[in-house]
Amino acid sequence: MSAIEDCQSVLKSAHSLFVLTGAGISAESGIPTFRGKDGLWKNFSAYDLATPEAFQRNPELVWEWYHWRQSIILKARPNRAHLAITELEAIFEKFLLLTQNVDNLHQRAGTKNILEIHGNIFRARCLECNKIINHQIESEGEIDNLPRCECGGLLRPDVVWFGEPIDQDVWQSACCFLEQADVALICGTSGVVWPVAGIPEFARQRRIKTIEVNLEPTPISNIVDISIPGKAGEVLPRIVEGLK
Ligand code: BJW
Ligand code: ZN
Repeated sequence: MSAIEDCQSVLKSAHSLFVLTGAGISAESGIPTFRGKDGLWKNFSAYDLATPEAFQRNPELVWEWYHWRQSIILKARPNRAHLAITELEAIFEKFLLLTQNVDNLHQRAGTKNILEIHGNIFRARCLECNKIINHQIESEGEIDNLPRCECGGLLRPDVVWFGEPIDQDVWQSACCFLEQADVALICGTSGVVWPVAGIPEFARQRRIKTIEVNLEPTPISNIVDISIPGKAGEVLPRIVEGLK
């Protein structure tokens, strides 16, 4: 039996599906991943751009980087992997997608039950009053004025940077769902960023069937029941096709 057939057989007897995605799921939409040879961290330093200290030191630089990434995302469209996940949501009685991505592409592909663990690039949060607002660029390029809240406070991207705690409500809801899931499908993540990196082991200990789809082997590959090498935009539609 091929790994895809194995995976279909596991999914056919499942009622509750937990899906975890990372940057690799959006790679085929033209959005750069973080690690790997063409990843963002090759040309940009996480320390200079994705920490609270970086924002304190140079908010203009951080905002420019996030606006540049917004401009790439706004030109992109959901790909076949995002659409296949939306189809999975329609097939399973119980379904939850936990995404590390901040790009809204799952929402644009029509998936409904989504938790965002690292925030959303199209939201900003006020450092003074904590208000969260939608925030989308009108044009690219250098910024004249830093984005500000109506209270006058400085706005920051509503994403989770290194060294910052993740939202405990989101984390608890995800773990609660995962605990009672039959299968955990993990796609396009390098599995190195905590606490999300602990999810495969959390699932394995609870005897939840685990499936990984990734272009390359990751630290997760040795933990999961089934590891399928390949592009998410090719593998996921094939899996879904066999479930219809
Ligand atoms: C394809 C493909 C295709 C490509 N098809 N596949 C324990 C041990 C060690 C360290 C820590 C620890 N606990 C906490 C830490 C520190 C830190 C951490 O994990 N560091 C490690 C890197 C060492 N974690 C944190 O700081 C977290 N906070 C925390 O734990 O707080 C604790 C705390 C409690 C109380 C008070 C204070 C603190 C927060 C982590 C936040 C991560 N933020 C970022 C930026 C988000 C905003 C933004 O987008 O700008 O999140 S970093 C970046 O990495 C982003 C991603 O969501 C995240 C994960 O990356 P992802 O999605 O896996 O992407 P890649 O690029 O790594 O991988 C892509 C994969 O796709 C690859 O495998 C490819 O092969 C594959 N692929 N094309 C299929 N077509
Ligand atoms: Zn405010």
